[in-house]
Amino acid sequence: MMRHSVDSAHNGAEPNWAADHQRPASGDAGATTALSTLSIFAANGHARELRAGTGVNDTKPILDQARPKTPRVSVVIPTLNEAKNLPHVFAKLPSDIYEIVLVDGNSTDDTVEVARELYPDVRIVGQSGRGKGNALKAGFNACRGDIIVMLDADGSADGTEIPRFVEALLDGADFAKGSRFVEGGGSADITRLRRMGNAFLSGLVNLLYRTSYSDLCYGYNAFWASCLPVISVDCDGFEVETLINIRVAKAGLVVTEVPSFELDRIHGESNLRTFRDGFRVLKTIVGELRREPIGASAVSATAG
Ligand SMILES: Nc1nc2c(ncn2[C@@H]2O[C@H](COP(=O)(O)OP(=O)(O)O)[C@@H](O)[C@H]2O)c(=O)[nH]1
Ligand SMILES: [Mg+2]
Repeated sequence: MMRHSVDSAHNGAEPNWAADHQRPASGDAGATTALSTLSIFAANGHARELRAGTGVNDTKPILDQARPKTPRVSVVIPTLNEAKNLPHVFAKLPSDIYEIVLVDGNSTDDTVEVARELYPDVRIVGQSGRGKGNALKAGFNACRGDIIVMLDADGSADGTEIPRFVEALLDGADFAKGSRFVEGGGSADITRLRRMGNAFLSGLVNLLYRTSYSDLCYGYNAFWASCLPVISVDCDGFEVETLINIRVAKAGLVVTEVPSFELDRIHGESNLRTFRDGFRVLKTIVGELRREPIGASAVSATAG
């Protein structure tokens, strides 16, 4: 039985993302047309392409059984000593999200208290081990929404971009993958070394898994909760985004890259260690080659 079956029963009070978040075109690129097109070659070798902005999909999303037009959006925020950053992060979240699930890694500052003060309905979840992957696993399991957004708590992820991700999913994507390296995206946070490492690792994944990702190691993504059996996080650290990106590609899900601008971490320092975590990413890339893909059929069989 799938935990996160899609529930189309909504009352009128719930958010209508499609209507409420249609942004006026800025320049010549409105929120929808700014979505880039990404082809993912499924395990069977056929290209799955979503033409965002045209409303025309060449292939139907595989998991689109009864997806609600007014989805409940869960935002999962992993935190490790982010008390000073949370006010900035929460201030940018849309007011009509369904829930915030904050996964705290035993912060020694008052992260949890600050979160409760800022947003009394916040759901605080603990994690069984250590690391961002371990935290996201716990957060995903706790989500009750139709769509799950993963968002960092250091001020680098701009919550006002959430509607873009939701629109990509409503337009037919299974997985909306943030990218700093497509037109309309960027980063004020990434170092030169990390940019080079990310480019190398992205290229390696594209080669081995026949994907066309422009940004492998980026923490801002969104997906239909019904994709969770495919994603099935079982890693602990910063390799988690790589693991997810590979698994959705291997399952042949429709992935749309969404341009995103990564802001600078506001307070504190990154927990990522470039070489240690780069090596973990590399190990994940190789390790996933041997893993049987969990296909969409497994998801269909358990959904609903
Ligand atoms: N719960 C939890 N969150 C973590 C852990 N490590 C990092 N995070 C959070 O994951 C997000 C990204 O981490 P960050 O240190 O900014 O790494 P970077 O963005 O890759 O440089 C931030 O919101 C962190 O607070 C952890 O072990 N547990
Ligand atoms: Mg960060």
